[in-house]
Amino acid sequence: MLNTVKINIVFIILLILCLIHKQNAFDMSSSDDGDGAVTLSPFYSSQIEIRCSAGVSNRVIGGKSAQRHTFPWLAAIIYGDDYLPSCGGSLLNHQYIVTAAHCVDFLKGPNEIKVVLGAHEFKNDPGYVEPNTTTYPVESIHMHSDWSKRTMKNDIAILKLKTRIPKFTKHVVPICIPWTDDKFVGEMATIAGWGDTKVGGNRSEILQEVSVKIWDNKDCGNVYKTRPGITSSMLCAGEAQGGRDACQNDSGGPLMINIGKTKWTLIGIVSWGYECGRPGMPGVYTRVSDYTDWIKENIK
Ligand code: 4AZ
Repeated sequence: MLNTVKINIVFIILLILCLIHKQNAFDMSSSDDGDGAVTLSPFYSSQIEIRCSAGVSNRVIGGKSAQRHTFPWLAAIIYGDDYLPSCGGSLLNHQYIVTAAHCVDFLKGPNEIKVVLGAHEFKNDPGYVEPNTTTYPVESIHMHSDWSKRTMKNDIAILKLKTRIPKFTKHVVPICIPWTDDKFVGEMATIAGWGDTKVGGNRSEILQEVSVKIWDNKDCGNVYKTRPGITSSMLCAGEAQGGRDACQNDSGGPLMINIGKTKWTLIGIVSWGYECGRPGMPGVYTRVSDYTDWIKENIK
């Protein structure tokens, strides 16, 4: 009898220890350094063995300054000795960023760019380094083998960072990639970037965000009838009245949709468009759901 009670107590203690261990397994942070390490949602993106999109609650033309750390997967791509980013990108796991092929197709090598993660504000000033940001050199650039500048088809590339990101924090979290080929027509999606705030204008020092409506490809094909034209692997988003759009230097950055409130998913990559924010002229994005297999293959 006493033995049975003892065995039961040991079993209950083991069970409790198991549960505590499992809880910690969901917590990718050590939270011992007070730098705001986060618990990522226990959510697997398209079988990528990484949890994405923390439970975080719109230059960009017609946008507003983003709240800090709303888009912790946003990567800034900086050329050479520049201080301001020239393209955006999205963090997918501990070592890989997805961006537009046209952001990197002219480079002689990966050492001509660097990636800044955790950023909110850049200044055209050599003395300014934003706290909580990390700059990563790039080990390799992998453009889609069928990327075509002429047709703008397959405007997607993967950057491998030279070192693994040691730990995700509230400043640095990967985004989910689509697990459905839902086209989300008529829904609102969000873009974010440090790109131009008007055509031929200046880049924004503070991260801007704006929401845009997702178009039916047929309607978009009617707008962009001539070269390069709209293919099924492109996605269009914008406002009929114009005024809200991505622009130069936002390229490569994310078009995101917040599915189920906390699962930010990358559905588009800023690619091209006729100017920015023109009424009836949507921005054109690489349709990420058409590339999930290619992405998965190239980020491991
Ligand atoms: C560009 O030049 C560019 N309005 C990016 C996006 C759009 C237009 C131009 C969409 O990189």
